[in-house]
Amino acid sequence: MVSFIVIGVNMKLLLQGVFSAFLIVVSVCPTISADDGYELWLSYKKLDDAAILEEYQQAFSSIVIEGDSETLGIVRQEVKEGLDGLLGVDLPVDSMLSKKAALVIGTPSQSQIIQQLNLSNELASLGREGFLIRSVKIKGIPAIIITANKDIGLLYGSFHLLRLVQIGQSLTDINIHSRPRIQYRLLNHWDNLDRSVERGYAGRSLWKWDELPETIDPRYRDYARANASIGINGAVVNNVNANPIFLTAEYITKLKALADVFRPYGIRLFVSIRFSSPLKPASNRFGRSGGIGSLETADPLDPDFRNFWKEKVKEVYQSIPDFGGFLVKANSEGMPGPQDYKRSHADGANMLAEALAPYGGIVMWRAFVYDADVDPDRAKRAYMEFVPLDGQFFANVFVQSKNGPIDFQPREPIQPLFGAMPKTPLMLELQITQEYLGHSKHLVFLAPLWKECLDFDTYAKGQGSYVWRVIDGSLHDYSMTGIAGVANTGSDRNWCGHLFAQANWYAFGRLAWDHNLSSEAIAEEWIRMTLSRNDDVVKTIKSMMIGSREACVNYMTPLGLHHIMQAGFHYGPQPDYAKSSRLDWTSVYYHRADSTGLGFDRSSSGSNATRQYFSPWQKRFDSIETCPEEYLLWFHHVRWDHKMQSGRTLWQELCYRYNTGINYVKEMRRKWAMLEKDIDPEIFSHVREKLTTQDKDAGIWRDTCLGYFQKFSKMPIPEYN
Ligand code: GCV
Repeated sequence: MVSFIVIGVNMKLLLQGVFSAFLIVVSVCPTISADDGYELWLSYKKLDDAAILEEYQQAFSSIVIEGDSETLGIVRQEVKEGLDGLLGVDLPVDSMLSKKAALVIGTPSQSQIIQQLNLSNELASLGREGFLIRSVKIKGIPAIIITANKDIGLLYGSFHLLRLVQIGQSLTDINIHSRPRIQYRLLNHWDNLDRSVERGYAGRSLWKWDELPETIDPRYRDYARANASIGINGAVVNNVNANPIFLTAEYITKLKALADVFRPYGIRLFVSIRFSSPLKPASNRFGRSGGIGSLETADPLDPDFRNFWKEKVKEVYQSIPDFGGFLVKANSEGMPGPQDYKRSHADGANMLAEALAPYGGIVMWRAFVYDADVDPDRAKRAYMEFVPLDGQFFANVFVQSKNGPIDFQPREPIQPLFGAMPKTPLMLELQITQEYLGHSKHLVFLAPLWKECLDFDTYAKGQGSYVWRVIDGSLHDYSMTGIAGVANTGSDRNWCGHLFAQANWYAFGRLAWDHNLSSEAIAEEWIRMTLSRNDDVVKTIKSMMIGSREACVNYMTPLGLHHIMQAGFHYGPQPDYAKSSRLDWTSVYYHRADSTGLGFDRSSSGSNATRQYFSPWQKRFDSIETCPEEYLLWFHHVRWDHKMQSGRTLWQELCYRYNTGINYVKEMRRKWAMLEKDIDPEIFSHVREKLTTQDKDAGIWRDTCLGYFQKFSKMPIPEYN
């Protein structure tokens, strides 16, 4: 017994020794821990190009920041950590210039050094969030300044400068004026109370409601920091299929705690609301019928109903003075709304807008509605419901619309509402999470999809009426402008499930700030900041990313096919899905395959959805001969033997496109395999495995879809390599 105890003690000591030795090894050898993706594009790893490193080291021998605020504290810490890491130095942070080159950061109101530079004219054009970065001489000493009207501009400017250093751009004679082109740049989280995330593929929700407000997960700050680094300035924290509980007093304190973390990063908090919240509770608190009040009616013209919202808004602003406002999904997919009381969307939105207006809050009223009674063609319904309401919404109401008329498909023509509501600020809703584009299993870089949408010329006011001009307000002179992205973040260590899905979060922010940026430029920034600065590696990865969305279109829904994904789950193919309580949730409704051909006839001989577009698109979309082939089966029912531009028949082209998509994925696998020595091992194998899955599942898409459509075409599947 005694000897057993002695042995036991010795064993314990031995184990402790091994454990401490392990800890020492882990802490002194950081290279042991591989990159798990947590740092996103902000890891600030030391630069290895000696020439550029020397340039930066000479430019920055100290950081001078004058002023004081929470945001400035963040600026100080970020710039110091960023430059120290990137340059491998320990820069002094001061409030006075020494005799050596410095980075000087401040607003004219807080920094005497900046004030003396007399930049008020230039700053006047930069607004609240813009910034100026410039090489100057201050009393003969070379300096790079970051200045802005407000501290948040300094934070954006600091992140921008760090980005330039991260990607190795020369700073000689730098002179950058930058301000966001869109005012509200929001993430929409479809996060539920129980921490599940609707259409989320990266673990659970970031928000731990059961721990708030007492415990502040450090990740909230990291989330806010990542958003600020790309210029996102707002977050709707809960699902549009909203649970009214978020507006109870208990949850307002939780929301306040989050808002307090977000604020110094320039991020305003918004909430999705259930329109009927003032109703008395239902027995099932997760059901969609009940509310958190005591009313019997949710009629927006009812005085008690209106008063509920006024009081609720007041309560929210007492806790969160910079609260942003409400996002509303009403009369859509079972969510209650004003139409339940024979009132219009405008009646509903305006009632909320009136309550929010005194505090500077806004309403984002979603146009994602598709009531079957409006029209048999789902693609037409939002336009038909909303265009007649143009001019009826209050000034602080956005109508928020998805980019396409159906639902975030790999490719859709533009939602014709854009350009058709000149008196109503339209907010563009994009989907960052890959609901229909391979979840977090497929590498699909979405910037090209978003650019395609933003750069589409609606012709609403003649040539040059691009969607980006609708969204940035310049086409119709909107009084407010906004863009939203349905978030792809979650509790996964790497935030987005797939490492490359981080690039979509990044791209959304960058485009929201400046829609003129090209997909290539954004991809390149992200790769250099996240994966590698080696030119060849960057080139290879960029070539993978740039065509990945087109590949996804090809192996899922080529030539304008749409919504043939697995019912509900929306991952794999299910073109034969025919039975549902709703016709417009089945695949056969959308593809309309029969023995003569394939596609939904939305031309003037069919549903006439083409009518909703401005000329010349109306005509172009309307004819099989002039309709762009990428939208062919969206607008037309096309004969199997129809001659395509390639000279192939429709059937052959379909087979060819599916194969092209798969070949691209195989090529991505081949390219990635070549990078084994250049990429962090953990990231390398993570992506390699994802690509293997993507390849396999793209094959399933082709085989399922062609196998199914062949039953109608009765034609052989040609061999394409
Ligand atoms: C949040 C699609 C999605 C739903 C989503 C809805 C919406 O239908 O599949 O999950 O609900 O769009 O945007 O409201």
